[in-house]
Amino acid sequence: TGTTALPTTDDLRTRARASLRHVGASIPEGGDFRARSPITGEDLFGLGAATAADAEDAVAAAREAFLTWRTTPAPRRGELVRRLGELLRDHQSDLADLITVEAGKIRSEALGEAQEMIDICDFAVGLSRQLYGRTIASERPGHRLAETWHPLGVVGVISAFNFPAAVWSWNTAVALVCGDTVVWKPSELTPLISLACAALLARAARDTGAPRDVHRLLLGDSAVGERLVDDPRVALVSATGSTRMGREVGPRVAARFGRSLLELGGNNAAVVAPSADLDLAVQSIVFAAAGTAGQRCTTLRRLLVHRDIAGTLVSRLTAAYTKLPIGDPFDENTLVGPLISAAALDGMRDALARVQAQGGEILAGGDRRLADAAPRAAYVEPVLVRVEEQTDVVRRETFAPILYVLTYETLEEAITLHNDVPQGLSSSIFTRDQREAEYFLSAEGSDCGIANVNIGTSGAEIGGAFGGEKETGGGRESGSDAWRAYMRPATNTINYSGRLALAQNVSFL
Ligand code: UN1
Repeated sequence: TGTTALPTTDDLRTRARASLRHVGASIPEGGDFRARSPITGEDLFGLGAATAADAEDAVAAAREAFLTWRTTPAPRRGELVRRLGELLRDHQSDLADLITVEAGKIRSEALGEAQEMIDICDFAVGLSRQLYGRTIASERPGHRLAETWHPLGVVGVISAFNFPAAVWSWNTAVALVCGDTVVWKPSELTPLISLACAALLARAARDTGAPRDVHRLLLGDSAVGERLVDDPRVALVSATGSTRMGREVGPRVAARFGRSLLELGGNNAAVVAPSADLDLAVQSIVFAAAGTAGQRCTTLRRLLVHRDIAGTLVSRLTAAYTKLPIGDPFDENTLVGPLISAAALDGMRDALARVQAQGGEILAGGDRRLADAAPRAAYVEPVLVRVEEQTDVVRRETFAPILYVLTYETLEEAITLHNDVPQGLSSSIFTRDQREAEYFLSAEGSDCGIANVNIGTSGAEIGGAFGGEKETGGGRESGSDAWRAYMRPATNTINYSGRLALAQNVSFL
C-alpha cells in the first residue's frame, strides 16, 4: 500500500513557480531564508527575509492605512473581502498546490483549506453589514444607552505551518471588515503560500480602491514576530501555534496592555460509547487521527473507548491503519502525506519511545516510510498505541499522528479522563444515546471550546467560533461573534431630556 514515486525537488519548484505566477506573486529570490518542501525535505528557493526596518515600516504603513480604513463604511470594506473571495475562488487550485508543496497536505485537504478561505470571505462580507451593537434601556428618563463597535487598529497575525493560509484568512477577512489593518508574520516553513495570499489581497485592494497598506506581509523568523508582539501600535496580536509560543506572547502583549487572541495546542479526545455506530466511528476516527498526518490542532490524539466495545473497535482501527496509503500528497490515492520536518519525526519517535517505556503498547503503525526515496523527508505510518493511563506523554501534544487508546467503564470516568489534560480545544462523543450526548455537551461534560456528537474532533466549519480553553489559550476566531475581538466597544449615554439626571439617583449642585 502507498505510493512510492515521489516528485523531484525540481518538479516541486516548477509547480510552485507556476502557481505563484498565476496568482501574480513574485518570488523575492536571493536571500538565505529558505522555502522548502516536506515532500522531499529539500530547499526550493532562498528568499529575502524581513529586517527590523521592514517590520517597523510595515507597522507604520498599516497604522497609517488604518486611519483611512476605519472611516470607510463597513459594507464598503466588505467589497474588498468580496473581491478577495472571488480571487481565491479563481485560484483555488493554485493555492492548493502551494499548500501541498509547502505543508505536504493531500490534494483534497489542500483544496479544503482553500475552500475554508473562500467560506470565511463569504462570511465576512455578510458580517460587514451586521456589526451590530445593542441599545440598552436607560434608568433615566430622556436618556438612551447604546453600544457602538469601532475598529481596533493594526492586527498582528502570527500563523502556523499546518493551516498556513486558512488561519490567515479567518483573521484577515474578519479584521478587514471590522476596519482593522493587518500585518502578517506567517510560519517560517510556509513563505510561498503566504506570498500568494498577500498578492491576491493586494490585487483585491487595487481592484476595489482600498488603501494598499491594509495588509502587509513580513517573511522572517521569530524575531519579526516579536516585533509585532512588543509594538504598542499593534492593537491585537492573533497568534496560532504551540503552547510554548503562547506562553511567551500572551504575557508580553498583556504587559503593554495590548490584546491577544491565542489559539494554541490541543490534545483532543473522542469518547466512544457502547451504543456508538461503529462504522461511522471508525471512519471519523481515522480521518481525525491520521488525516493531515496528525498535524491539525484539532487532530484526534486520545480515544476513550468503553470496555465492552474496545476489542471490536481496536481491531477495526488496526485494520484501517495498516491499509492507509502513505506517500506523495499530489498522488490522488494518498491519504497520509509527510510530516513537516525531520524534527517532527524525532518528536514522534521520542514520544513513542517514552510511552512504551511507560507501558504503552503499539497496536499498529509507527514505522518510517520512503526513507530511501527521500532521506530528508519524514514519512511515517500513523500509529495506534494502547495505554492504561494518561501519563505525561499522553497529556502532552505531540504534533504527529499518534492515537492513544484508553478504556473506560462509566461515562463519568470517561469525562474525568477526557478533561484531565492541560489543553481544551476539541472533543467528540460517539453515541446513539441522547442522554449521554447531552451530558457530554453539558457544563459538567467536555471542557473544550469545541464539543461534537457523532463527528470527529477536526474539520470544523467556519461558521462557528473556533478556539479552546485552558492551555489552548481561550481565543475564538472565525465565525459566530468572534469578530468582537477585532473591534472595541464604546458605551454611549445620550441625554435628550434637556435636564441633568445623574445615575444611581446621585444629586449634586
Ligand atoms: C488548525 O489546525 O490550526 O477544524 C486549524 C479544523 C480546521 C482548522 C484547523 N477547520 O480542523
